Amino acid sequence: MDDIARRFPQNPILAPLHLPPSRVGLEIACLLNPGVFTFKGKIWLLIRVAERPKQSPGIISFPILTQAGIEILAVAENDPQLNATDPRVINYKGADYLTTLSHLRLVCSDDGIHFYEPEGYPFLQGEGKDETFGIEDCRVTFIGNTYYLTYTSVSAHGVGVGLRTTTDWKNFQHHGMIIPPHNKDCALFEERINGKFYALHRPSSVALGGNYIWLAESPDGIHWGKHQCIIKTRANLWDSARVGAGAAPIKTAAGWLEIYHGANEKHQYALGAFLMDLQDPSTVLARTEAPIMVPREDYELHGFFGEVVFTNGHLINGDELTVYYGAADEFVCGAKFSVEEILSKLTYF
Ligand code: MAN
Repeated sequence: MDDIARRFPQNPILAPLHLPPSRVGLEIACLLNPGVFTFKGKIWLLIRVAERPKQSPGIISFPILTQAGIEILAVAENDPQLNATDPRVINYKGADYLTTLSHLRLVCSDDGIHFYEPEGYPFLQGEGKDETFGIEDCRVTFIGNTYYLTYTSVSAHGVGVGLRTTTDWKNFQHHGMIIPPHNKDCALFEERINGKFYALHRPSSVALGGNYIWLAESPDGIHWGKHQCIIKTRANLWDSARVGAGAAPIKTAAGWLEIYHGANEKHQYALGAFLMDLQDPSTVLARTEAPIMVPREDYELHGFFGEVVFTNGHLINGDELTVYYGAADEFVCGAKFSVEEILSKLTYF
C-alpha cells in the first residue's frame, strides 16, 4: 500500500495529558480531529477534547450536558441491559449514549509543531438540546473575512451538522443545525463558485444507499440545497464501509482536490483523495485507488480506538500540504504531503 505521508518526527504533537480537563471530576480521554486555520500570524488548531469521569472498577460512567450543566450517568458494567462493546458508544436500555463528551478548544503555535493554549479565548461547548452529547470534529473555513465552523452536533435526537461563525474567535454567532441527522463531515469550499457557496457533507442513509459524500449549494453559507451524491464507498477496498470529507477542498490547476477518510467494515480508517471540476464540483474527475495514508505507527494503531487516521484540518503552502490528524482517536498528529504527488496518484475516470 502506498503511504506518501511524511509524518512529523515529533508525533504525537498533543496527547490527553498535555491539556487540563475542562472541570474537576473529568479526565481527558482523547484529543483528536482538529480544525486548522491561521489567525494573527499564528497557526491554530481547534481540537476536539473528549472527556469522561474518572472510571471506577465495575462501573461505566459518562457525562451528558443538561440545562443545569453536566450530569454524570453511571451503569454497572455487568448490567444485562448494557451493551458496551464499542469504546465510543454504548447502548443502555435501548438508548444510545456516547462514552465521552466532546467540546472544542483552541491552541496556537508559531512553528506548527509546538502548541499552547492562548489566554482569553473561550472553550466551545455544546449548547441547547441538539448538542447534549457534545460537539465534534470541526472544520474551519475562512471565507471573506469570516471563519465558518462546521462541526458535528450530537444528542439523543441524532448526529447533525452545526454552524457557528466568528471573526475574532471570542464572539460567535450561532446558526443552529444547518444539516439534520444523520449527517457529519461537512467541509465548506473556501471560495464561492459562480456566486454560490459549496459544501461537502456525509449523510448516512439507513435502508438504501450508505455513508457517501454529497455536495450541496447555498446562497449564503447557512441555507443548503441542491444536494448531490458524488462519492460512494467501494466494495472490497479500504473505503468499503464509509467515506467522509476532510477539510476544505484545495484549489489546484487540475481541479478541487479533496482529502477524505475512508473506513472498511473493520473500522480501519485511512486517507485518500479525489478531484472535482473547478467550475462544477459535482463532476468528480478522478480518485485515488489506494489510500495515501494508512495507520501504521504505534500511535495510530493503538489508542482509544485503534487503526485510525482521520483528518479535518490542514494548511496549504504552495505544493506543501500539512495535514493535522487524529491518530487512534486519542492523539493529535501532523504529516506533510506534496500536492503534486497526491495528484499523481489519482486515477481519472
Ligand atoms: C461515531 C464516532 C465517535 C463519535 C460518534 C458521534 O461513533 O465517530 O467518535 O463520537 O460517532 O459523532
